[in-house]
Amino acid sequence: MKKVFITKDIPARGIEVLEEAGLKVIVHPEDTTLSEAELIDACQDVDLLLNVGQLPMQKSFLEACSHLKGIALASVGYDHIDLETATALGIPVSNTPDVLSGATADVAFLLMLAVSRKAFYRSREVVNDQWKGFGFTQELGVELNGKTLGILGLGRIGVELAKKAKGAYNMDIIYHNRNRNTEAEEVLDAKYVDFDELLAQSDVLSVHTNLSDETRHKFNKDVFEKMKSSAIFINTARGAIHHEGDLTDALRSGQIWGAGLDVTDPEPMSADSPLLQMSNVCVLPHIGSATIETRTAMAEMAATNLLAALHGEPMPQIVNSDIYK
Ligand code: 8YV
Repeated sequence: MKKVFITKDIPARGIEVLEEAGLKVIVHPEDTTLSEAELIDACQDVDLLLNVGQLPMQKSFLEACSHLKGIALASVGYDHIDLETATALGIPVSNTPDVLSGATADVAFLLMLAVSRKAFYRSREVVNDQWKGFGFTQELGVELNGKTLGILGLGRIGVELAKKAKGAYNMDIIYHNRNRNTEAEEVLDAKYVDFDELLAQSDVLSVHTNLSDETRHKFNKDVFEKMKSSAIFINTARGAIHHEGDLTDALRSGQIWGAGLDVTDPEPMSADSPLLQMSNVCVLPHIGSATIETRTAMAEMAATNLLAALHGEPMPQIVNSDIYK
């Protein structure tokens, strides 16, 4: 009987797909993060791996588990796996694009709105019995109507966010990409700008790029200095894309107005981070795709990809497609 190891619990539908195909499914029993040694040990006697979250899979892991017939990621990001080594070892890797675009864009929109009105901070005041009554000029927020939303990485998630922002607040959309997105320009009247223009013109700047050597700490002191002092920075992509210390300094000095983070580096964020005490900062625990509908669809997609790999067929959402050349 073929076996699959799953690193964290997933919605039942994903397990059903695998069991209905006759596989034995082994799910890591605790909601804890496995060490590399534990993951290697767990994968020794299985044929397939479903990696939930950002559990690192580097060269040492892949070489110790080169027998795996396939690895499915329950994420759209794949910065946590050494794809070059996986390909060299003949291990196909899949991810879960598209199905999570709407849910993740919802969180970017939620953060944009919550930060603009200091909603989470004000709510904490009530919860902690710190709000002592109405004040006409208490912690005033800012409005989004007609403002400019800048998107770094106008891909699937960025487009979904732009649609919501335009529909709800008639925001102007500008973006910077490696490549033009002419369809989005037509549908959303989005305008392509260079990176410095994106920084200078955005009232809200939302990051929707993958984490790479090029984007790691891309948002640093020098970049924040080029943004509007009224700007709100949003990151639902990967925490390492912004430099947390520089972001803290930029907010403290008023270089930018606010920040909304669904991702941090590290995760969880240190409980004593000054960001958590700021009224114009909202931090969420990486909930971008965390809805019943989306996580179920991701689990089913990952399972379907593993079955394809097991049967020697191309994974529908293959990431390292060179493996099939
Ligand atoms: C995942 C994410 O849901 O898709 C990604 O890259 O970061 C999240 O949306 C999370 O990593 C759980 O796998």
